[in-house]
Amino acid sequence: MPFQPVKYYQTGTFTVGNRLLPRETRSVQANMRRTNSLNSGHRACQGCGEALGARYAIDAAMEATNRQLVAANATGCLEVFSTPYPETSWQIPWIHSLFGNTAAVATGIAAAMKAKGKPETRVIAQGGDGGTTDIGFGCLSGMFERNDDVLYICYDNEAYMNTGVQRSSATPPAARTATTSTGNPFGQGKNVPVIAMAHGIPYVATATIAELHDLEAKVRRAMQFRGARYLHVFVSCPLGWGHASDQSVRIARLAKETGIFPVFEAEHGEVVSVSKIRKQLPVEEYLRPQRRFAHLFSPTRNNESIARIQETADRNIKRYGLLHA
Ligand SMILES: Cc1ncc(C[n+]2csc(CCOP(=O)(O)OP(=O)(O)O)c2C)c(N)n1
Ligand code: SF4
Repeated sequence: MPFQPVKYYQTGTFTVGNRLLPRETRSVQANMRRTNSLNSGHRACQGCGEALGARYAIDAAMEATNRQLVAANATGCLEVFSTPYPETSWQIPWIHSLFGNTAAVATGIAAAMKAKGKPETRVIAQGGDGGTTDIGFGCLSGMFERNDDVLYICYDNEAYMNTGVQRSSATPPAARTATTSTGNPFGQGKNVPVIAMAHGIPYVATATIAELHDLEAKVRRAMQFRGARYLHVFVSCPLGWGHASDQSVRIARLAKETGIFPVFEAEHGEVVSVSKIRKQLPVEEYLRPQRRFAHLFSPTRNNESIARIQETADRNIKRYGLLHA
């Protein structure tokens, strides 16, 4: 083998599992004793952002709770690709719930743990955006309003992917889905992180699969609180969005760098920190690589729609103070 000089990798990357960083700032994934909560063998598509986000979030939660964790899972891609009966990729106590009642099931588990005198066992509810922002929304709001001791994680891939890419109330304007063939209308949809903040719950945060350290830190922070907590994770979906499977992380980064998806933390209804953007990129860079937005560029460029999406990104930048001074 020819001589190779020693290579020094950037410590901020995952190239060497962050083993060059001080122990306390390394990713949970750099620890050989990590739980592998969502283990290999599941059937997610190549490049699935939801699988990546769930793996990091739940491993971080397992570490933060000293492995005293139960997860309830709404049906959706995450459940279907991980638990084709009688198999499972989960290596944690994990329970199936219906599409719409994950928050209620998790609340019940938390109440049961309290009644059994095991308050150290913590509870997570998780699901896709359809299960969260649409059908499960009533149960979720109830969980927030009662301040039940549950961390709810929404993996937002902006449509009902498991059943063939139908629109949800988290689908962005202009995006094509199986039920919005000419593009999702402007002026519709829900902003659930903001709605969660309006409930005044202890902790609300957003994250993306482009910044996995940040995602892990937010899970750890969430576990420092008791009561209702909400984490909204932007997870790219190569199949539903129509981008190459090796572009999932890049697309998520572009969502943040354009201002399309603001990354922040809020405590008791007030924003306490935001992830700043060094240089705002035009939304076109985020839209172009995704087939769901291809009609905005071909056969003719839809300047009006692109400008409206840019306005939304600019509004986010202003509202959350996302740009470095
Ligand atoms: C009451 C009910 N209606 C419809 C379904 C069918 N169903 C299962 S998963 C799913 C879509 C899930 O979408 P989402 O929550 O966004 O998760 P994703 O698959 O995108 O991760 C639907 C419609 C169901 N299981 N139960
Ligand atoms: S359809 Fe999307 S969310 Fe579902 S497994 Fe494939 S990439 Fe993941």
